Amino acid sequence: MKTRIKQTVTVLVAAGIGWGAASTAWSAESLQDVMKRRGLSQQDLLAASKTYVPTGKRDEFLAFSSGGQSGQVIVYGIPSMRILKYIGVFTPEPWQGYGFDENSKSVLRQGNIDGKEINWGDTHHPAISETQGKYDGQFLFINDKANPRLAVIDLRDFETKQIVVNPIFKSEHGGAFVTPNSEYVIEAAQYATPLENKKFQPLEEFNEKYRGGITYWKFDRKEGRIDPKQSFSLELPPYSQDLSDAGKGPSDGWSFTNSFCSERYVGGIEKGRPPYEAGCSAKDTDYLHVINWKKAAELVAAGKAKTINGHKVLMMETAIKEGILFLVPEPKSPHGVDVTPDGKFLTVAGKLDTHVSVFSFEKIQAAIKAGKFESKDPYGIPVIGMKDALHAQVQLGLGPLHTQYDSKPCIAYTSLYVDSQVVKWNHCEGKVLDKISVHYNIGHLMTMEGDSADPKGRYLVALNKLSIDRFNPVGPLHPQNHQLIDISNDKMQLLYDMPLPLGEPHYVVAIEAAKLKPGVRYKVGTDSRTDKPHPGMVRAGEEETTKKGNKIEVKGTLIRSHITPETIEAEVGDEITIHLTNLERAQDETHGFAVSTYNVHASIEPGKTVTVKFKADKEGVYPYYCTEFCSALHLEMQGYLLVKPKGWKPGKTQEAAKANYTEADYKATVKKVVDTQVVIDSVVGYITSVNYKDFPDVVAMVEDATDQLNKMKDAKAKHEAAAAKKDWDQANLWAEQVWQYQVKAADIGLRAKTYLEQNGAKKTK
Ligand SMILES: [Cu+2]
Repeated sequence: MKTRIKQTVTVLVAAGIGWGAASTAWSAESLQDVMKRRGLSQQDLLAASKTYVPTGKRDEFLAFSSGGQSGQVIVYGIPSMRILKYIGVFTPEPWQGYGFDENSKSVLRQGNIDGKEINWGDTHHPAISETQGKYDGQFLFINDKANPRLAVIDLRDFETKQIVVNPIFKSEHGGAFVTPNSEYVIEAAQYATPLENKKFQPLEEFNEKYRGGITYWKFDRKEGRIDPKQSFSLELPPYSQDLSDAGKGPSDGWSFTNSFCSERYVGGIEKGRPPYEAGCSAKDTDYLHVINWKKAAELVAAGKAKTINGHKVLMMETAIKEGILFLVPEPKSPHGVDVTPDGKFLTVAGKLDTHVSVFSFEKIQAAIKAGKFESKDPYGIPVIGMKDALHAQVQLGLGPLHTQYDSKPCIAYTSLYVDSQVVKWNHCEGKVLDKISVHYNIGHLMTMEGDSADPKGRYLVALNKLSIDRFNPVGPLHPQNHQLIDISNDKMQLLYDMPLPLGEPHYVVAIEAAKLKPGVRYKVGTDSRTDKPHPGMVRAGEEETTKKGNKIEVKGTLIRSHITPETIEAEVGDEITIHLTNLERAQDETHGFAVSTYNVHASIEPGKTVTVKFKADKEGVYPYYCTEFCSALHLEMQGYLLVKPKGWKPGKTQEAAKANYTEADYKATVKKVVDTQVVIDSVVGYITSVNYKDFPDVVAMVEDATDQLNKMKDAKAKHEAAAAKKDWDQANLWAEQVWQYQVKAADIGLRAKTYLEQNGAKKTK
């Protein structure tokens, strides 16, 4: 045994891992045995030790990834790469009831376009709200490229609160990007279309009638919502505007958007014309748009905008005259434009060029001030000479796309799509420092808070388009591949491949986990989609069912392990509205609610009130139940929707079946209650003998258990009253209910006891 431990320690030290005495616990198999059996190298062990998060421990960063064509957001931890949540955004998500209850539907349906329900999205670029250019962890924004929309997610509960539809675009790839204090969320049009787009305009008039643009969505932080009335757009040439970034520090107040197909080429391969791909990459350069958004907002406030489709649009003519819009040539077909953390430089990568171009904001401003322009574009926008704006061009490799920054000054990372590599380089000195291969065809990459004014370094995630040969085959459609790379040392090290099987995650942002402060329960009766009190909420004992004409309204409650009411009676054709309030105070005691065959589902977290609505259009009997495994008697958390024919009258056999319990049954149940109380008392004795008040999670559990025990009093009074009248059925069943409350209290108490034992609680008496 001694030798084995010695060997294990030697291996670990050789692999560069510090080690305590814990290896003595591994008596069955040594680390060397496992390495041999699984064919692992020391490099593998090192990578594993950098990503493994032991049970009970948490990740350092939380990543928010676009879910691509799933229309969702995926949340995972770094470095463990464990998926923690999917957030329903543009697509219904049944687990969360998203799109199946009325409250979430009211958010999802804000995304209807021209009266049409759109039940999917192509989510692209998530952005975390910022304060002074730093991630503040309050809100997340995400765009839909296919149907130009933007959503707001509140990071207090990780729920989608709002969807806004762009009133003048028909697609938008470049969004969401926030200004340094989240004053605006920037969204750029991709494929040019007529802005009003109410009348057909032929492609032959592309240059005159089709337009691109950028929308600046005004974010009202206090309300936690976008204010469409205070939002505006800037009309731009039909140049296929792509990604943007907002200036910060010295460049605050400006935003930068690049473009492709500034050739304004119109394809038509079916008519014998060369395709878009040929015509859109013919010139050597495209245009970087340089915009003074603060001045633009002032001009809009001063009434200088035109109203198109009810939305304020600052026209190009005005923007040129007022000196707030400029162009700089950039290497052709670029993708990312990324402002350095200090706000002094912007890195632009041209996909079809081997260089990245680092532009100097100072030089751009000097050219603007001096009125030094090399030309004007066909729409009269002043063009600053590329040389007059460039700080440096650095040859990085084939297909540079996106750049992120390190916590170390001047260090940047750029994805190389064609080379399938990440390159680490110095943007101040224009020097390549290191390269690492990824599998394969990387799109975006992301470092921790790496597009903010305060990057955290440490890790990089490569978002690869292809995962060929990385995972077990699962048919022709492969998962996507997020690769975790350690960037804390001079040489980059690949740590982990994470398959993501929910659409092509386009971009991801990651924030220090400590900055997030999500709640664990709602104030009782909250509509989580409006953050306001829900009009359908009731407290325990106030549940009611009312009928007016053919409209039935139920105000019910949920608590382990029953739904009140347990029967809902209706006639065919009745419209049924059910409001349900989760009365639980315990963490994670979510109840679900489903009615068989009526396509409704709700997820009701502690404190939440949710409404489901449907027409009882089929005569018959339909069970409803709680869809979360909430307690031992979860299966019994049930009820019936009874849909009767019109004018139905009960016959004479309508009494519910009698259980026929005896006095002996009652006495046995009462004994069971007494025995259980002994267990509860011993658990309570343990908890109160240690410093449990130092553990907030345990304090919450104790409160919850006390709640359950308090409910016993009413049931106890009922069984004693029934016993006095020798009604053994009622007496026995209410005594059973007392036991149910005891079981729940004991369950929570035992959980608290385990928690205290595992977390080093100390004896106080
Ligand atoms: Cu992109």
